[in-house]
Amino acid sequence: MSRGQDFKITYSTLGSSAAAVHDGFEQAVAAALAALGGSHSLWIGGRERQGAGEFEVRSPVDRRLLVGRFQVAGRGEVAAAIAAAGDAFEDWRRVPWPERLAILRRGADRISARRFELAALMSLEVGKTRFEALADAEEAADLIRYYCQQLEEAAGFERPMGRLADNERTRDVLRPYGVWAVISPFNFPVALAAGMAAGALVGGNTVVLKPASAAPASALELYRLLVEGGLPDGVLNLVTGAGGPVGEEVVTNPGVAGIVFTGSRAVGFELHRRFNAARPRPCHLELGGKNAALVTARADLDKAVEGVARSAFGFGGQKCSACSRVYVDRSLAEPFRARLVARMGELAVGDPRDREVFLGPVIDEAAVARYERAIAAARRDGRLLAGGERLTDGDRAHGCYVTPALVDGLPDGHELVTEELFLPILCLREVDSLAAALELANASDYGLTAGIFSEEPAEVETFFDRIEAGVAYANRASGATTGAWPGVNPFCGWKASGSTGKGGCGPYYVQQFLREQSRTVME
Ligand code: UN1
Repeated sequence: MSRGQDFKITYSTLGSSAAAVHDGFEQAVAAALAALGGSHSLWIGGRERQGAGEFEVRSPVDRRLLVGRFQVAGRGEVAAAIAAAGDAFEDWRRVPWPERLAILRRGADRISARRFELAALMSLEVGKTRFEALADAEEAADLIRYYCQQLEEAAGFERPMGRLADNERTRDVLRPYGVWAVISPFNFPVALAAGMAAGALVGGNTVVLKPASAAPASALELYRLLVEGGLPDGVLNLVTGAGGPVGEEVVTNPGVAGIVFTGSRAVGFELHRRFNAARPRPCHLELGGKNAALVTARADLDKAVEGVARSAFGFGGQKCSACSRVYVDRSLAEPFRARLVARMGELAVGDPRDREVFLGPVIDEAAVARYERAIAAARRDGRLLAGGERLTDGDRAHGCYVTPALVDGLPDGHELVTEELFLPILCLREVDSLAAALELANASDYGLTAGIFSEEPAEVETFFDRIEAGVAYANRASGATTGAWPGVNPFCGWKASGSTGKGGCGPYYVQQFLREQSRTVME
């Protein structure tokens, strides 16, 4: 539990009756609503700057709510941010690491202290429910703390090496590369921006942060809190706007030493290709998933139904960790289907500010259109067992509300089974054995998360051994495939899900932002 907190919300939290949680969130929402709609600048070198134009962010909860007006950074502003980060690098890398960690930990504590405000803002900006949003804020703080701890445990990544002669002495040091572009997604607007930025900052790199254009307000609040913690000017810079010009400048500007990106496969692959066209540079990608849950004949159905429902439909399936495929042993398929459909019927869809709501809106009209296309394909090529509607009654007419959907009977290799949808749509398929389930689960380009439900330890061991995924869970009712936490569940995408081979939330993250120098002296 974080310092000074009487409770802690994680993605595994099933709920809380603690009045402090609900009152804290609801008061913060009221305050956030009163403050919404302002105009915001870019932050470059510690100063506000205007961009090439302005864009509006409207809430997916209710399009009538203007979250704010933000600047569109053009290539010139992005170049200025890279230059400011480059200037700040020379001092920041020389700050003794214990001092750097103290600054970042103060930032983490500011985030914890303001978790309700951050959660309320995320709820309004991207449509998270209170528990999802509070967990996002808590995760941000814990990611920063965990990465600080890594540097500390490694004593700043400086160590003596062996010698070939008596008069020879070698030290090995990991040193920062320089300026990192951090490109963060809308779905964990505080946690992932904080985690990727902290990964770079702790070791002495500086950062240009470009948040998703759907979630600049959450990133701006994060920026403010980290600066309040004591980050010097230019160490962290914030550029908002469209991905195009930012990406173009980032991949071509020689002042960028590395990119760290969480988002779609198409964008990630393109960034990687372009960034490395002139010379190889580190480009850490955490991409999508088409994550499978396996329900064997030995499964506990209570755990399986709850775990799959939470992972498939939590935050509308808009997590790269979301469960989008479930392979169920034929012997349990009938009761599993019936119970899952019943459970889905209990999941309230609506305004995420409401306490009882489980599923808020999807992020925008484009997501609704994608949902409608996918549902049409599901009806055409399979059997739609539940869901499939857009909800437009009452106030829901003003937001992007769709019902959680379950599809059965799709042919193997169907696009709904292979493409990442980022929507509350789950594909179910009956299987005859664990071996068949594993084969189907692995027949995906992606390899991010996976889950199994089986009370038979040998089956769980087989699953861990054979599943092609960087994050594997067994019998997790709080989330079959979702809910990784810093220092608990390292989060590494295999195959087309990532490029690093060492994940966020894990013990080998920070080293990836550092390059090695051995220093040999003859005495
Ligand atoms: C993502 O969905 O982009 O494990 C990554 C989880 C979250 C995933 C974050 N920590 O569900």
